[in-house]
Amino acid sequence: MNKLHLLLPAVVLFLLFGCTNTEPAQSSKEQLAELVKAEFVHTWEGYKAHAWGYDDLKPISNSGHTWYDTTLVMTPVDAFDTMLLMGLDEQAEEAKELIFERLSFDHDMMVQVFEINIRLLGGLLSAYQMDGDERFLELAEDLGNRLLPAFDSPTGLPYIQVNLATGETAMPVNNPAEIGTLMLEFGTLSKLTGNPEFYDKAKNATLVLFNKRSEIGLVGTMINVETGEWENTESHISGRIDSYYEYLLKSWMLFEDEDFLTMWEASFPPVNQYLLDRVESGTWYGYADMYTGERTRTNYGALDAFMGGLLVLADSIDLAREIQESNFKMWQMEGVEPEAIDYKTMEILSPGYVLRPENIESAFYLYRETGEQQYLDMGETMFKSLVEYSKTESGYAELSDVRTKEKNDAMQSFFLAETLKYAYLLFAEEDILSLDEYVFNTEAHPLTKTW
Ligand code: DMJ
Repeated sequence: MNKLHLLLPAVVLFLLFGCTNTEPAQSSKEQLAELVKAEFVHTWEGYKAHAWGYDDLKPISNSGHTWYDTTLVMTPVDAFDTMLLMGLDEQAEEAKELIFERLSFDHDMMVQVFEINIRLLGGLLSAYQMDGDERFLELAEDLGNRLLPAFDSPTGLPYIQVNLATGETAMPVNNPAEIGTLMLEFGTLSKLTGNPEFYDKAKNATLVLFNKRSEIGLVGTMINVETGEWENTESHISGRIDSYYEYLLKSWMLFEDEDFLTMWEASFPPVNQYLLDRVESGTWYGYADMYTGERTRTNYGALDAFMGGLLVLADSIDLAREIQESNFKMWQMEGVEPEAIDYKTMEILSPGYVLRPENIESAFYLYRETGEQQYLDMGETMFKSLVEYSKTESGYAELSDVRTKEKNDAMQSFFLAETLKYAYLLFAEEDILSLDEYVFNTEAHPLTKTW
């Protein structure tokens, strides 16, 4: 490991910030963009040194981790387009070589369709669109074909798991997020390969799910793909539902298929009618029963923070501002946001922080929309706390408790795919990526209409 490489970002940070995240956020955008890039390079160096070829880096034990029996080279695929956006050509070449040398989907193992789709299929498709190397598309098509059997249920809704080699499926009790977050990737794959099957199967699943909404227009948390029955009827915008809404709107934006606009327009008003909650501590989205709309919980968390960005795309800017104010309040409770809080009592319900991007992502969208300094400042504060509390010798570590800042030996690939990408794009020049041309999948892989 090159020691100078490790030290440089720390020295620059010290000179710029004088070290703690409680000081006023005042660095220039350009400096901040360079700092984010330096942290990305630091982490990539750690991955190279300790986890080369594995899915993830373990940033405390300095070792590698794979999700399944065999690696799917997740971190390089997830990180590749961030490298291109940051102008890190050398690192992009390294990642590309590793991907083409090691990545194969021909493995007899069960995988989680949603995660493999958003990280790998999404990553390969954006890599193809941005880099142009046909091998990315070949890998994407091979993966898409291996994921397709997931839709072979009596309802057409996908199973949670599929075997990449045999097409065997497992886990029939799925959720709206894992069902409804396939369209951008499967749709793009169809557009790029000319095979409509991917688009049609993912769209059909979205339509079937949409038609299972209650009379008041809400969806629940868990649905059985074999019977079509809801098994958990709590509605919210948190994990297990969140990106279903994101993909309704973004699928309309990317494919201009009116059916998605219709579904979005029917689905989103009920979310604001029944889940949105303005209380003393701020504006939040809570939980409610999907049939009655009655409040069941006043929980909110790091995942829910994506809503600020989605509201910008939905052109609800005032509401986006309100939500982002609450998002940032949640971040400031302990200097890093916890996974979940009760927004009525402002009590922490789940104290971990797994390097999630959503809060910074929403600050990015709001800054692009309004140009206001306050969103840059929020981003700066959040980025500085990450450096202060999560940085390790080889990368960045999750926090098992934001109160104690105790670290956990794990770094999900979305830290490089999303968290640092959105931080970089927040501070970098706008022309690096125009939101008029690109739609991000939920793992921050930019997709564009090249068809
Ligand atoms: C990512 O994999 C995606 O952003 C997903 O939509 C939610 N979970 C993580 C990040 O928090």
